Amino acid sequence: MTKATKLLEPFKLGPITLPNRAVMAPLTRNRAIAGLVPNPLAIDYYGQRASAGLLITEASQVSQQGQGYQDTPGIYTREQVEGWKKVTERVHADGGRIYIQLWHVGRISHVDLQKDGAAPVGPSAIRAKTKTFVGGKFNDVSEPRALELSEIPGIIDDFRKSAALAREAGFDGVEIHGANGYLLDQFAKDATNKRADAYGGGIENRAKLMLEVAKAVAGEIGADRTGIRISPVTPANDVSDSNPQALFDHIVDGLSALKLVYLHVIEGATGGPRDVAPFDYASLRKRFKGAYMGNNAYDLALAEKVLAANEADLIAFGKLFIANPDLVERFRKGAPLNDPDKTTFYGGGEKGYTDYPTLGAKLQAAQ
Ligand code: 8OZ
Repeated sequence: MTKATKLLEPFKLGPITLPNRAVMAPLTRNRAIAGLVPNPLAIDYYGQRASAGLLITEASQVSQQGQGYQDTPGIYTREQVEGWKKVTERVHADGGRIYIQLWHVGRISHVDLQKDGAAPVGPSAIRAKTKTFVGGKFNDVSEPRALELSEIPGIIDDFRKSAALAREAGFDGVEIHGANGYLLDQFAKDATNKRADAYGGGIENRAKLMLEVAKAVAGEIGADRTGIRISPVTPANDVSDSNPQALFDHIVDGLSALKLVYLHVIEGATGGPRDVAPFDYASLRKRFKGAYMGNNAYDLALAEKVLAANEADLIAFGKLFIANPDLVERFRKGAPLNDPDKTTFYGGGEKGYTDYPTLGAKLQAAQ
């Protein structure tokens, strides 16, 4: 059985040192409480996983407008900051490190989540062919309206303000959600962006919003505490681009110039095949001067192979971290893994959230 070696080597990420290269990927769990404050159970959930090299929280909206699913936590009110503080305190007390993922869903939303039942916003008034979970059931996403040029500075400022609140809440840094067909990805890709202004048209214009958000966030909390997640070829949330290689080569050049601390890349289709479309990820690795974090369907063997080949610095695991709070320990020993229970991924309470057994607990139970 494979045992971790490379994955257990420390890594210097800006001002902090990660004890290993295994990152907990951002994972939507839909358990926020009233006020879209993180559930008190999240204190245990993230605390149990503090042995990860780095934890990245579930995507957390930067404004009410940025929410697209029920019960996802925010990072724009005082109450939410107080809730998150308890999470970061526990993770740090347990010896861990934690970034928060900053999110604006753009058109992937529903009028029931928006202020006064308003339309969700996107680069263009094109409705996504996808569903969202709202009001206890799956609904088609609502028809969006195109953002006015005059509204764009406010969106950038929402990300910046949330980054400032994240620092106040005790996070070690933030990850900008630039992936999976949400607002920044919608602006970047040409199937979703039909704008005729400075944010639409050619690659440079479409990349502008993602780069401006990155610049504002880095300016607020430091580039050495700012990472970003991208997904060049994912079909998630009905996005696509006619030339993703040129688009993301350009975006990554810009992110590198801003000196962001890491680039988190979903390789292939989110939660699906890694080879969904041809794409040269090595080109991104070469262009980006900070750390490269690979993600999507990695197991221990693939993680070790990619790290040994120096194709990545860090590897993010999603479902494996849901089911295995002590994933790093299991990798170290080459121990078997718990299977994730899909039925408890989104919504609910402790079940499938804070009750996955560690190796130690299993051994005790067997005695
Ligand atoms: C699963 C369900 C809802 C949202 C993503 C934030 O795909 C998400 C998400 C995942 O990035």
